[in-house]
Amino acid sequence: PHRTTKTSTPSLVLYFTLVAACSTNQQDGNPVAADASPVSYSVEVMAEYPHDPEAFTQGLLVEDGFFYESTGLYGQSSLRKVELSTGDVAKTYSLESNYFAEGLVKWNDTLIQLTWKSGVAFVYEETDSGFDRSDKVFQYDHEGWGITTDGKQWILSDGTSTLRFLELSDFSLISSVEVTLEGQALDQLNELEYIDGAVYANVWLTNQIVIIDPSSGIVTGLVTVDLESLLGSEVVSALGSDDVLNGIAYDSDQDRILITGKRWPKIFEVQFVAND
Ligand code: DDQ
Ligand code: CA
Repeated sequence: PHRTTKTSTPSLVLYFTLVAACSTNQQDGNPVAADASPVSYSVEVMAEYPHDPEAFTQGLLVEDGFFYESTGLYGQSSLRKVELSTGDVAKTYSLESNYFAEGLVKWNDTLIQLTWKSGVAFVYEETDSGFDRSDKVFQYDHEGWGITTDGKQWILSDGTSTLRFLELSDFSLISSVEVTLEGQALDQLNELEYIDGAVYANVWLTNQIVIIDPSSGIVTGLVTVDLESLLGSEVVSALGSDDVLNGIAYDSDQDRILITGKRWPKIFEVQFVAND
């Protein structure tokens, strides 16, 4: 009932929904209903690194000791490559002031950057000296918030409860799914990261990251980030109301997760620990 796919029949949809529920939502060995309460997680900080306190983080990914970041706001939007350990900016590309940059994904040496309301995604090649932006763009007819990939398709959020799965080659729609938390549609899905078969999504204006089963849209996990213990109360009280948790990146080589927020002075290497 949640997933809409061009090819699936309703019985297949039901089958996959049940399989997903049984494999991800087990308590005491007994399968529970599809929309049972998600597992709740807390954050354990393993390390912290510098983050530009003026970077309005809208997209984040990590690879080989560097993070790639897309920053938003009109007149301040950029694409950067930053050395994780030092915060040194290795490469940067500033966007024209009529674009508000959003989610970011990397595929081999190609980077794709969404824009909020312009309906275009920019395509860059990383070169020795910087980023080379292609004249070609991908176009879409909805807002652009987050983007990630499972290696087979792009996965996009647009601020609603819908996740879209798009063709890698041309951004055409393959399927979409409605994300639900305890049976209710969950919108404001923002920056995304695909980790081990699940889609992790920041929820805009909250200190929570939801873990979504992409086949059913069901939120199976809920990570609550305690800003005070992460940043300290002084930093937290100096943050503006837009300076929220946003940006999750997975380093598959080192099996580590990074999180940050808009205009946060730090980026954190974390583990998510299930609460009892
Ligand atoms: N979005 O990233 C959630 C899609 C949009 C964030 C918009 C934040 C607005 C900041 C204030 C802008 C003032 C012109
Ligand atoms: Ca990400």
